[in-house]
Amino acid sequence: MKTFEKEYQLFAERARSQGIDLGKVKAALHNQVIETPSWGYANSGTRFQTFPWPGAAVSTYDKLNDAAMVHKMTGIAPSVALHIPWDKPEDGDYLKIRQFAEGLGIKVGAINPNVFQELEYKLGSIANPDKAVQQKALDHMIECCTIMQETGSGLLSLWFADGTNYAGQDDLRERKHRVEENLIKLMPHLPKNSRILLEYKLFEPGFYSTDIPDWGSSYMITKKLGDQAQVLIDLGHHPLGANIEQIVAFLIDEGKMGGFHFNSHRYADDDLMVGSVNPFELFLIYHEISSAVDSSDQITSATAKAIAFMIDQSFNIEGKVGAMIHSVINCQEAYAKSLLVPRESLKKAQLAGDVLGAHRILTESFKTDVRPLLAQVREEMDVPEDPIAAYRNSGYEEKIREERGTHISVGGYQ
Ligand code: RM4
Ligand code: MN
Ligand code: MN
Repeated sequence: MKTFEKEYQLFAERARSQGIDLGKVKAALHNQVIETPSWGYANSGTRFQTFPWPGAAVSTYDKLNDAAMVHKMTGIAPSVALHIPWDKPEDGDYLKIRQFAEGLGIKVGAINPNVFQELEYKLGSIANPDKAVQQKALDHMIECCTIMQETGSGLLSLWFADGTNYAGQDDLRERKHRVEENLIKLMPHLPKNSRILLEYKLFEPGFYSTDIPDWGSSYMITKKLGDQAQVLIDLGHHPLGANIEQIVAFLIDEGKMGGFHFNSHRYADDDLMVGSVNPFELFLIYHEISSAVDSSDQITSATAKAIAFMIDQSFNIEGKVGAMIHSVINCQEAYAKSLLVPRESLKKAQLAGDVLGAHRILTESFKTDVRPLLAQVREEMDVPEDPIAAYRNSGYEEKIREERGTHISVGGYQ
């Protein structure tokens, strides 16, 4: 008998008595996908120090191997986002990267241009007062459109570090124009059937102003860019207390919700493991999506179905691959709980003005222990029942330590 058999039977019985269609729930869980970021497998740190992790990925090939391991353990992480130039191959052969990934049973996901790490970008990239710097940033993004074609990626994921530190430093309206004009110039280079996802961020590195500071500005710009442009929500990019699930609901309703960068934060862009600080928020976000998928409104449902679920984290002290698996599983749990929400009873309670009743219906789903359900789904998908335990017992961590060694990275103040 399976270790979780009894628990699953109990779970299934209760679900049936509540009128939940378990077949539908399991089918949805089989189809869930989460993209992991290549940069999450490499060493990273804070501005104070980077503590090297033994065996952390150094090359893009290492990162792809790690991502494939996460997929092997979970069954729901079949793609990896790349960051250019962090993942730029020395020989310029992106096709090789693509084939290597495909050989491991995964794919290249979103391409993330990096327009914040070169010296020219001190005063910004596409919003820089210097036209030549704007052009450099635009050229890099155009290069990334070519990389999308070579790697088979359908997403260009954009984040700009652009902003200012002091009042009066630059003209705010001028900067807005520069952002818009350059993105408009970029659009014709985007491969067919692909999308631009535009991230926003409240602050950092700009502490006085950020050129795309919130979802409203990202929405406004993507609206000007047309149907191929949508908003990307990074969970760490809001003021404390922001109601992110409401932003999700609004953007889905407008056909502009494009994707997520999942992570957790207590203060700002902390990039901690998703679901570690506020699992209730993650559940509420998934609840908005699950209910939109089932909506009778065509745009709402199509938008929700096309959302790209990506992780954007940096693991500084907790290890890499294990922490990534943990993050993927937290997304799986939140999604599973959202699929259990009895939406008809919820609607009834809402329309009857039964505030406590409606709140209880939603929170009961959140409180449900979905681990037996997920153990069953994993068995059906032929992946380990407990992915983290399986990873720890796999010998992979020891193998990469041995093969890759420990690479000292530079970080902190100098
Ligand atoms: C930013 C943002 C971007 C990520 C960089 C490294 O805060 O979240 O998505 O690429 O960090
Ligand atoms: Mn991000
Ligand atoms: Mn971020």
